[in-house]
Amino acid sequence: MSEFHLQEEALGKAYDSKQMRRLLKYLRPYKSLVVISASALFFGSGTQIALIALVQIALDDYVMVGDLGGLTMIAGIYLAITIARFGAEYLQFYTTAKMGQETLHDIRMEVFAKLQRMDSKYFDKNPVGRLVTRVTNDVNTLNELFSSGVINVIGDIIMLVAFVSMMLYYDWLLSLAVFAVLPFLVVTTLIFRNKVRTVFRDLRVTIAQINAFVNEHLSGIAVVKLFAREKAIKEKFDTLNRRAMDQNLKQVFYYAVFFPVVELIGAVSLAALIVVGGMQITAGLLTFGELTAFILLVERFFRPIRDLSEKYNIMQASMASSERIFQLLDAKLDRAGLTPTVTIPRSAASSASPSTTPALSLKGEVEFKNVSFAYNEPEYVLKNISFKANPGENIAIVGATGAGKTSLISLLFRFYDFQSGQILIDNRDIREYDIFSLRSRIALAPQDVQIFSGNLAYNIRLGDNSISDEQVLAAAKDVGLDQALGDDFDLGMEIQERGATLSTGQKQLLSFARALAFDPDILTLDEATSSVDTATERLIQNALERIMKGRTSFVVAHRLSTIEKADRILVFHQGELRETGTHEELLAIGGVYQKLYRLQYQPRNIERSARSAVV
Ligand code: M5T
Ligand code: MG
Repeated sequence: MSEFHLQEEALGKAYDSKQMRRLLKYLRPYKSLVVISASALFFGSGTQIALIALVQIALDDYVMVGDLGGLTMIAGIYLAITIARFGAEYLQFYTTAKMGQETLHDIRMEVFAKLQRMDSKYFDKNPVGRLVTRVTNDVNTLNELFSSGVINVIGDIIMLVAFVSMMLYYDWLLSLAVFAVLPFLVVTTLIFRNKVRTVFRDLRVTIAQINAFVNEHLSGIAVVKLFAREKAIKEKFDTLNRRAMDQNLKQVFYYAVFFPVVELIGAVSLAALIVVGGMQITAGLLTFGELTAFILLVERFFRPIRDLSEKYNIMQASMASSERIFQLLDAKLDRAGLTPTVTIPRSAASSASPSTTPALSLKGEVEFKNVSFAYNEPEYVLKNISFKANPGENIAIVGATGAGKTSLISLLFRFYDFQSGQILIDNRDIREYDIFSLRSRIALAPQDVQIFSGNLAYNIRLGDNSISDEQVLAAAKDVGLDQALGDDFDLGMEIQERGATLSTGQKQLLSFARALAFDPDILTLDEATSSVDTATERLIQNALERIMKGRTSFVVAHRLSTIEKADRILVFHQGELRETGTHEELLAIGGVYQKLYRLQYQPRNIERSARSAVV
């Protein structure tokens, strides 16, 4: 069984004081709601007891003596208390739910914010499906804890104590008759709890599996269709779905047995009550009203006991969920994200006028000094890399697939920290820069373009409202996105998640526009290998030239035209920087580049995939 399932399966203690304390901390900002809710609960419980007492008084002091006037008065009081009880219950429901929802909102924000700050390594290790479960399922489990669990458990216990005291006050012998059935109740509840817990846990695992399955097979629907796997996959889904159904039914079965059994035990104790109570009344030890009140009390006495076992399950599930959530919240953060030491120096122009927001800028000198990097040691994917790019220089990075080109680029953004060596930007170690301001000055148009649901403008400025509509439009036009999209072009045009509405070439241009809109000092482009039509090819080519002008740029290039125009070409082979020079120089050497060129970049071979470039 995978780690995922083991994690979802874990159900431990129903109460962990340390965790509970930490959970309760989230209630702190909502103290007034807690106070209102608790007061309403106390008040509501009080009214329940008062109403029962009132029934006893009505029967004994007014009905038995035939005082109808007084009885009307009692009925009036009863009505008034009932209305008050209605108000209290409304207030309690509403404030508890509000408190729960506010808390959930806060926790969900915290989890999401934390996830955003995690470094790339974390996402390599934790499948997205599981992280989604943290933000949705686990937080929802806590909902039950906050909006029904915590306060109501306290309420239930208070009510139990109140009912027991009142019963003892009316008649201790009768009380004993009622309590005699308690052992049966406890045993039943324990058996039930164990059974339900197992099913509940299995069900959670199955649901997690269903989520993952649906997620994966809908994301990969194109592949499923392509290979005509619908039938087999449907059958696989059916197995899971059926398992969930069976487990649900099993759970329902236990509840269907448990509730009537509790009722039965209640009925038995009621029967005993009527017999013993009747004898007490005949002996003059108990009044008719007291017996009635007692019967009402017993009925209410069993309800919280029955509910407590359900609450126990909620508590247990929330403890497990909160443990997973806290684990995520406590996970060690991106070292880089935590320790900003040096912010990027302000450009001379803006530091002169301190009233405006200072524009941070870099000259754009980049130097790698003996950099070695492994995702997993000791498999080094970059070995002892050294080179220097001068401000404004356009550098092409070439190499066969898997040579380490994308990895090299990600180091510049500190997506990963490397094992040895040094990367300097403007003569300063990149680890000294505040990571956020550093990233804001370097742009990346990645190999796989990520599109977000929203309109075109949103996708270019990525929600950064400091970039004006004019700037967005200029960036889009600058890269020729308007030409590529033709009549459809409009900043407000809706683009769907995963970019279903855009072609590969259009996505590439959009990604360039995005990089350009942020007006970076250093630009990195990780070209996609896929081929596009010649018109788009030309558009991309022109766009590239325009956006690289005046800034240091690194282009992982697959197009000969891009490579030829570069100031310098870095040739990577199996994680090593093998050759450096211009197109002509490198061809003259007759080394790796020449082979690569012959196999891959020569116009007649342009369609050939990078993979076939065995050098
Ligand atoms: C270089 C490995 C990959 C390859 C080597 C991105 C990534 C890569 N690798 C990992 O282990 N984990 C990762 O997250 O590193 O890969 P690259 O830098 O992506 O190569 P490339 O960009 O030159 O190739 P391509 O195909 O994009 O031209 O061994 O397994
Ligand atoms: Mg790559």
